[in-house]
Amino acid sequence: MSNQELTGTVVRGVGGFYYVHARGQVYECRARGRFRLDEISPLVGDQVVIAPDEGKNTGFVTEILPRKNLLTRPPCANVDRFVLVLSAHLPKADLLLADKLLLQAALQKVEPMICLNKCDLASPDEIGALAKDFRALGAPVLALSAKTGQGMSELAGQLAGKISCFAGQSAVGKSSLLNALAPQLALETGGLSKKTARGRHTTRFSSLLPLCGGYAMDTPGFSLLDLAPMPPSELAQYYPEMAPYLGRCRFEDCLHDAEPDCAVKEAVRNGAFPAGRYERYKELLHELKDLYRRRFD
Ligand SMILES: Nc1nc2c(ncn2[C@@H]2O[C@H](COP(=O)(O)OP(=O)(O)O)[C@@H](O)[C@H]2O)c(=O)[nH]1
Ligand SMILES: [Mg+2]
Ligand SMILES: [Zn+2]
Repeated sequence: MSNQELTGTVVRGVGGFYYVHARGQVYECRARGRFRLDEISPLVGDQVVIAPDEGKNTGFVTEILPRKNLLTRPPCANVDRFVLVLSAHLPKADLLLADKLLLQAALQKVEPMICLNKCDLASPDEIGALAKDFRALGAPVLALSAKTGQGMSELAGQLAGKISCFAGQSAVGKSSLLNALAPQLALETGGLSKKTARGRHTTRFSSLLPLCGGYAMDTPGFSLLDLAPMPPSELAQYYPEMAPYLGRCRFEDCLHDAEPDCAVKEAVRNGAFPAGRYERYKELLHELKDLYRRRFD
């Protein structure tokens, strides 16, 4: 690194500009052309080397340092904690999307956490039913309300000193939760308008925000997530709650689908393994089988 180069963190990327926090200020940078050739571009959360223009807060990103992990939806790097936000009320929780997001986090070895927001609008039974599927995961499941402040100190404790990525459908309250923790952020929030229903997001870009002695990424909501192709037989290992049963099925190569004497299915029958998570596991398994079969097409 030459004298004038600095190392910093990408806190935001918009229209070809990367905003890099370094030495107590933010530099507006462009990326060197060669990143495009390498088909890699800086992401929020990236540690980068920049060459600032002399005496200005502009410059170029010259190098992306090795990533600890990389999420594609939302696109970000070097995350300590994946915060999956679901609404206990509206919009209705898309649990298949939730499981795909948890799978993505597991693949990248990012610790997950589940936040059930809008608990002020749901009954304890509704909240319990939603939480049930995720209890066996071993990750924290928090019942929250950005509106009343329910659970906020617990959430703050979980985020302290970490880089967390808030993800989930539009309008579940990601920005509202961040505002409740740090009102000075003054993030834009939106109602369940026709606009959001059609997929226009209040939060257009991911950005890294200082929060609870760490950072949090507020990200746009989205409703689709493609699975990364992988051998279907590997799927089960990304379900932490399946670990106690693996290797205990009759067939060594059991996919826990239609096979007889399957320890996972037995656990589903006796209630030890949440039925909803299992049904969606099968859905993802079939999707993966299909993808895997067509991978060289
Ligand atoms: N009643 C209630 N409304 C909430 C809560 N959290 C968020 N909202 C509302 O839900 C809408 C979407 O919130 P927003 O933070 O923009 O969601 P995002 O798209 O996930 O960032 C807004 O109208 C918020 O005021 C909550 O805990 N309770
Ligand atoms: Mg938002
Ligand atoms: Zn099995």
